[in-house]
Amino acid sequence: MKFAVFIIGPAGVGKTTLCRAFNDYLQSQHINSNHLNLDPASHDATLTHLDVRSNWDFDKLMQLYQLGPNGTLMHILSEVSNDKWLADILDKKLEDDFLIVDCPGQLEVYIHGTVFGNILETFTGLGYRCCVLFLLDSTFLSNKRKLCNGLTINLCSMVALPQEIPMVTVFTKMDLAPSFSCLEEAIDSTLDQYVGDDPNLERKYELIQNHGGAPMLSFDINSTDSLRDLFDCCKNILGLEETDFAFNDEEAS
Ligand SMILES: Nc1nc2c(ncn2[C@@H]2O[C@H](COP(=O)(O)OP(=O)(O)OP(=O)(O)O)[C@@H](O)[C@H]2O)c(=O)[nH]1
Ligand SMILES: [Mg+2]
Repeated sequence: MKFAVFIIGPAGVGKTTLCRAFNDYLQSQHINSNHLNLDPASHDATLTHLDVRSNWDFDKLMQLYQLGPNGTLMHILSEVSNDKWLADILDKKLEDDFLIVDCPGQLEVYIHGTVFGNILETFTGLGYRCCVLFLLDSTFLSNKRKLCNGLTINLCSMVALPQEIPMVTVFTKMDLAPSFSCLEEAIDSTLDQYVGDDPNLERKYELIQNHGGAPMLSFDINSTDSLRDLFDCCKNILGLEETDFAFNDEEAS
């Protein structure tokens, strides 16, 4: 069985940083894992064969299509979802148990259209069990309006995902947040803030409460416990046992 963990969420919340840290953590546990970049507009200097940029040159294609950056991104991802490149690299990476998939920060990818769902279907069609981590960073805990907005886009993304794909909301950059005993306390404290007479905001929050949301987790990049909790959470939502994947060495530490 192969597993793919898709890391999605708004721009700059720490998707790429978390992908790297999580991939390094899995490898330190002797678990076969790899990092796949699905963000064609990434400016990250490292380019590997598991990188959409090896086949799609964002700047050249923006010129060619005569589109803006967001239109170009959607166009490229639509091509990726229909191209054999993805199936080819997934086939070639069969020795890896885990793929950590770094996704773009433009929310239209997840909320509009079927592009992201089609990409997920390519993975599931090739036998991957998939889950999605939707990242919000700790600045979304800084005030009630921002938290409600974050949870609303989170809910929209969850609704747009194929229903069989589980999703968890992860609050990143917790090293920058004031210390709370747990995430629930931080969320309650933010939601308790008085923001004046704003019926629109109250309605939004009611909508989120009434429709439920994804389970939530906090993540601190500096904490190995946080990485272990993230892995435990993925194992749980993917319904996998230790025996479902092969350690690539002797006993993991
Ligand atoms: N303090 C702190 N900074 C972080 C953390 N994670 C990421 N950052 C910083 O936040 C910035 C954005 O991080 P990225 O990992 O590039 O975020 P991203 O979500 O991949 O960004 P896009 O791909 O542009 O949407 C960088 O300057 C990171 O160094 C964290 O856990 N703590
Ligand atoms: Mg990134």
